[in-house]
Amino acid sequence: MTDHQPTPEDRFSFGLWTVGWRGVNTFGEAIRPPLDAVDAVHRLADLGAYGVTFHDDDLIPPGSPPADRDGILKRFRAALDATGMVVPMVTTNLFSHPVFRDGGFTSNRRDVRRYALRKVIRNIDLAAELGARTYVCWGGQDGAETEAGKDDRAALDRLREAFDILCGYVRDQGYDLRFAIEPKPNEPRGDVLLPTVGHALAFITELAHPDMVGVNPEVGHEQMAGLNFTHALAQALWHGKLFHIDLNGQRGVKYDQDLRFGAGDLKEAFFLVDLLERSGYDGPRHFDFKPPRTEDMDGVWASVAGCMRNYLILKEKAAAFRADPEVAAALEASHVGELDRPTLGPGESVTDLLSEELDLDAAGPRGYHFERLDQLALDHLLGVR
Ligand SMILES: [Mn+2]
Repeated sequence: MTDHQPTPEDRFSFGLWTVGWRGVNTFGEAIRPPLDAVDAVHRLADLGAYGVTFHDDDLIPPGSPPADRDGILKRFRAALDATGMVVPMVTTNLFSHPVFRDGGFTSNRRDVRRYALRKVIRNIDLAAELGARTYVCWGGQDGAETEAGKDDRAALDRLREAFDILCGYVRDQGYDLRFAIEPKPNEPRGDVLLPTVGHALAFITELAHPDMVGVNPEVGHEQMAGLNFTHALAQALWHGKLFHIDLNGQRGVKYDQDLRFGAGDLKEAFFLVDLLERSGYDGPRHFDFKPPRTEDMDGVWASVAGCMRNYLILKEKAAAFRADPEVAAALEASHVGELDRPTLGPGESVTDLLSEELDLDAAGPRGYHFERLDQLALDHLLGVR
């Protein structure tokens, strides 16, 4: 792995909207030409990715006549067949069209909510046809700028209703498809519904088919809220709810930067790869980023290659960290493994617990030696070990 050259076995995937982002932002117009989906598939395959993902509108322009749609899908399938690329995940655009200005599933207007559900259901059929196993739902415009205009509890009722309808549809059709909710704290709305992984996990427990719904945590989305992404990842794994993951980079609490993976908080990227690789997660390593507007198309592909290269470098460094005997000793000195031991032993009762004393004078001064351990991690990350 020393050349850090990605292969399909690494299960790297990219959204069509990432490489195809034309750079339109709040202040600037498009700076790159449209990218044909077929070209994107071939280029991603050449660079070592195994999968491509899309919103319905990324692949099929909204309002396309059926004949156009069929032609687009035929070309797209031919590109998949020619390259061996797969479509592990599909999602829906419920945010671009003006009709979604107050959201999709939770728009105050009932006819918009009904349209949003139809748009998703039609695309679920396509997702199943293409063999996708995960359907991501990002609320996008589901949120508010003012509490006066949105009854949050009603919005949660409607969001639950939407997931119950969609899960029922997938069950009725017999599709092998699960949903993954993508939390985000804000942007484009002032405040977005289900702002963090924790909010989404709590919401899922209220659904009719909670087993069919998990989360799609995005690195930058947790970090935009000042939260620790690796902790969010750990809790998603703990609940058995890591159905998909969006890897990218973010520098602190600010707008959604969508930097390439590894740019941004590098130390958190190290620990998230360390956790993900040890977790047993066998799904796609999906990159949801936006090549900066400074880049031409050569820069876009350099950015794609950088995402995968950084992941593989971090994977190698994390494995070396775990294999280092000095790290093993430092973990022992920090009692990290002791946290695995249940606090009560087998057969022990609260009575046993109450009968015991801790010598506070002796126990209080004990250090945990985390600084030594963290420095070993940094030494590995910085390449001096
Ligand atoms: Mn983002």
